[in-house]
Amino acid sequence: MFDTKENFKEAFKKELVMQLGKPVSQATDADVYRILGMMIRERIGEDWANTNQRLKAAKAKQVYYFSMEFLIGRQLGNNLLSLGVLELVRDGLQELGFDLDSAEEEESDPGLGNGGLGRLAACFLDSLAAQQLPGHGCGIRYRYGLFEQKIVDGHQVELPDYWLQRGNVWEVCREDKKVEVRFGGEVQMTERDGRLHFELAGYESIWAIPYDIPVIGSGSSHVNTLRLWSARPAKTPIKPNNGSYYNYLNYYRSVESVSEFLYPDDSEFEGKLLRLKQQYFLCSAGLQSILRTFDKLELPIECLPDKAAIHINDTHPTLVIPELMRILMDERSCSWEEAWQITRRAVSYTNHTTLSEALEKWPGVMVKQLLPRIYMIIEEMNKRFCAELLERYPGDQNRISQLAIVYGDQIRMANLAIAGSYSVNGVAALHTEILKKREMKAFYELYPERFNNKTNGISHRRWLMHANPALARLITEAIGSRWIRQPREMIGLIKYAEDRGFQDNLHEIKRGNKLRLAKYVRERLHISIDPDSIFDVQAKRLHAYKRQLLNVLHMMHLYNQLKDNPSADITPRTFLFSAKAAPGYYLAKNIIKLINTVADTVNRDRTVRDKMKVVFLENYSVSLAEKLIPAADVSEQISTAGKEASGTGNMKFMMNGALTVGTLDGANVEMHEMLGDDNMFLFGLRAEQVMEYNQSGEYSPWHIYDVDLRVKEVMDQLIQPGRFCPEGQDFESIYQSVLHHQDEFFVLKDFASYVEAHLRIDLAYRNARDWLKKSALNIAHSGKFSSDHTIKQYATGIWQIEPLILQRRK
Ligand code: DL6
Repeated sequence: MFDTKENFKEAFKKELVMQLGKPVSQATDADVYRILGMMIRERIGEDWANTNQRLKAAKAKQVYYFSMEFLIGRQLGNNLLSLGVLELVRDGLQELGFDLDSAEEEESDPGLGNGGLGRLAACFLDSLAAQQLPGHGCGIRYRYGLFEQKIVDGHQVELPDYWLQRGNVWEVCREDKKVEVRFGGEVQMTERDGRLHFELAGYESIWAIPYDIPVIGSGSSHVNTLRLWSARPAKTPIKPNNGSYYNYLNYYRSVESVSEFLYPDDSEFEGKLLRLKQQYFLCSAGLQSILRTFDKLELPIECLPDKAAIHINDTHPTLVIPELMRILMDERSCSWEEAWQITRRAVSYTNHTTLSEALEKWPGVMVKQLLPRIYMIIEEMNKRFCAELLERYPGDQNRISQLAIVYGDQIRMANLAIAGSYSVNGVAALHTEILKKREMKAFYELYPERFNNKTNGISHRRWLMHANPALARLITEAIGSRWIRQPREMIGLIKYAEDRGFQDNLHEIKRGNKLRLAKYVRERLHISIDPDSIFDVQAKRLHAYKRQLLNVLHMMHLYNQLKDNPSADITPRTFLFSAKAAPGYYLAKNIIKLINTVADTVNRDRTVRDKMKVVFLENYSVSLAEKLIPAADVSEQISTAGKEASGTGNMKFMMNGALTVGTLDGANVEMHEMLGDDNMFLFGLRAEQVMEYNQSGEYSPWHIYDVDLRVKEVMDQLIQPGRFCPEGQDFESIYQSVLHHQDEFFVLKDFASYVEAHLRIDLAYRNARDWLKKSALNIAHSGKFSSDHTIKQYATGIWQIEPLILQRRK
């Protein structure tokens, strides 16, 4: 149905009538979207089944990527791209009177993740499938995704995101593959055949129902699966004296709440019982499903790690470790030692943060009450682990208490994840070094062989080919199409960096993307922005360590300068922000309000309108990022050094030709190694300096406030009635966090160097040829950050999985 444009048109028209009873003349964009979804599903159905058959026949080892978040983004465009029919469908639809872009806008953007961690999981699925690697996602089908953000009077307001309202054409409910998950109850111990047996009694039982989403391998007939679990009541406990209809309804609601919503916290641990339930639900359901597949191979259970690599995306799914132990011992008759061997050979773990507030530590009482058998196993693991440690480090109580899995009443999930797995990786070179030298030093000394680095990556299919098709075409025109399968070949663009023709095309493409964004901004916010100004973008979660505040303080300073000297010679700038703050994170929400207040002041002032604009785009999401990133000239990656584990936004902007202003943090360090000082605008403290200041306590923000008049001016403007503070005291919490709470993230310390970096940007942009050269070099080097490359390293270095024999799509 997709082999020629004519066939596509015929098939589309037929499907429209068959499925919706409509002729072309009556179809809406929403209909077009649905029909295309159905056609794709039909097209890949056989490939999907074949992939599973071939995996089974080959007894291939498969990876199961457990993640509480999969920020997959809209599927239509990417699936068409993977099938190699995007342009054919676009043209065919156009001839039928439809616009593919408008149909794509009809798809809801599933917000099943908070940010980088969830989006990374989605890029990994894309890369696994593209390389025909047997790898599947295992997650939760949240009924409500990350909240929808509205800005009302400059403040963030959160609304529920009911993304499933109009159904989901991509998923298939596999009712026949449901599994039971048990909570609560008590553990009964019996002795049989000289062994202790453990059984749960009086528990609450719920169904985990899998919904499968195909992950289509680009250019091949390989189709992997993202399996998302949904909670549903199992056996209704009939209690004659207490069984009112409303009680039953309440009970059903409480069960369904397990998969009801995604916790909206990013880099912050929230020890809520429901969150623990979600984690166990995912782990137990996912493992049962893995074992069902494994059992079909009819191999002894000790072969499990040879056939299944179980990867945990951060500590959120760490309960796979005790849950696998439970299944192996209580249901498969393994001894503790056998179960431990198998588990430790099967599980690997990625750490995504060094922020202490993000580290998960569950109260023992909570785990004991909700998961009594799991609690027993964790306690036993801790006992045995501490005994081993005592033998290895006799008398070193300090070290042993750092390493222990259970400490006081807290279960430390990172310790559990390291002790129970064979591989621990960080997500950028600097991050892994920090883990080894600082945060996880004691573990590194204990198990040096387990630690390794896997720098993050992004899907060049979604973030370049789909988000910026004109740039993708330009690259192909210059260096041929091999880069699509081998993204590192983008390095061949180096020789075009100074080519005037190439530069002109690059300029036109960027301008086109900027115009498209300007239209979006005008339609949504009624603000007109100048496509010839520098589009300077910071788009990411709002968090103090990411330092959106530094960016705002700089804007305030720039505006002050323009007010003092209206004819100041500055290159016109448009500052664009998009960011969601966790609903309970007051400081972050206050920063959003500050950005919007500065935007109001600046945009209303006609005297600066040719020089400066500030825009806050609400509801940051994958689909918004796809519009924003291709239009950026400058990418703000300005976290306090040592705090951002890697970043992946930095890679997306780079791949789309934006120049980075950034600190030497996360993957910026690796970008800088390739690009050098000429093609990036570095500023600020290094990670070691931040650490030294933290240790010595020698940094005083007050000192900077006293000596740097620019700093004093903008800080005072936060709390005194005037330009940015109509009511007075509006931004007291921000002022306090910087001056009275010792500026934990070194905003003032880095201010001068940041202002200076922006002056360099201002000057550099004036030399259009040189800017385009830098932009081309950024694109050329970005192939290193394709997640295809990262996933190959995971496949060979951690999971030991291999691609199925290459089968090209017919
Ligand atoms: O590894 C993906 C992504 C990194 O790029 C970011 O630097 C990092 O902040 C993020 N980490 C989290 C932390 N969540 N937890 N725990 O989202 O991971």
